[in-house]
Amino acid sequence: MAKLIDGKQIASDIRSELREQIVKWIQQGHRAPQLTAILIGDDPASNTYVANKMKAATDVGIVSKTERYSSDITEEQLLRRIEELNLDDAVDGILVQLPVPDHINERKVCNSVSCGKDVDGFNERNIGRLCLDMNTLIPCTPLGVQELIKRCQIETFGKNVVVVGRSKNVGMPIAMLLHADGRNDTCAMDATVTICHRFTPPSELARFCKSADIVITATGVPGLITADMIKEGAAVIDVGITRVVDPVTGKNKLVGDVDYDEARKVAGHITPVPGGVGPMTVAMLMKNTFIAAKNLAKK
Ligand code: BQF
Repeated sequence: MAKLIDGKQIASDIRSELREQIVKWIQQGHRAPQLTAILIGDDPASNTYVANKMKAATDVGIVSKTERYSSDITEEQLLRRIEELNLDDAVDGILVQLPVPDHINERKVCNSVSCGKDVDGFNERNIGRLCLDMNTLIPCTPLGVQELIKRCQIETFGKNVVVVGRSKNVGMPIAMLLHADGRNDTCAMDATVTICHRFTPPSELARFCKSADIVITATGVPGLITADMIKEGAAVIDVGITRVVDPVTGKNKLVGDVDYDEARKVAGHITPVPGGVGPMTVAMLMKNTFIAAKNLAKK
């Protein structure tokens, strides 16, 4: 039976560590770190995510603000507001909750957040730095996955990792952190990485997964990864989040990509959904905000 990776507990430990570090930072005469979130429209999932972030910020001693805009805000208005926040010395971290409405160019918006305040790590210059193993703000979910693997002491050096999903914000940067040289600034993990995606034939997906020491899946396809695709003792990290109606209770619930009840019988480690990678994403946002605050204070 697999060891459960309790992301909720590990995220809580990380927040405690951050809280202590931030108390010390303030005792040294600095102001509290400050995070501003921009939330556009009324998507319930986005609302929940931003609420999770604000709660975590309060928990660690980061001052947080949410700016809400209706979904008819123009791209120009949004970019102008981000530019003001870039110039505001009281603001350390800026995040624009994604997705943004269709009439707004997401890439333009991500690039408009100044690199030093880009706590989501989505500015193309920060992504470029990540790809070059340079010190940078790294996207929160990939950082959360890396931290879970480290804290559970799962060996990555020379191991086979399969990343299922190639999204720019999740799958790609996870693959980047896992394959890159651990001697560099990103504390990368020296694994042999295979990226599978929607055009990987199912039989090939099964074959690649079965040979993996670590399977990391981020597709949003419930049940995609079944127990027969998992090598005995492998680590299974489930980044998928899909809202489904529970057939028993009739209530909404979150499920991942992995057939958890069966996969846990063969895996060595496994993350649940909810309570696995999700809380780590939020904890890493707090870590990035504190890093941004320290970097900006040096300037
Ligand atoms: C949990 C996100 C897809 C697209 C945009 C805890 C979160 C989720 C789950 C959370 C996510 C997912 C966030 C759990 C932030 C993670 O207990 O399992 C926390 O708040 N997340 C986001 O901001 O944007 C997304 C997923």
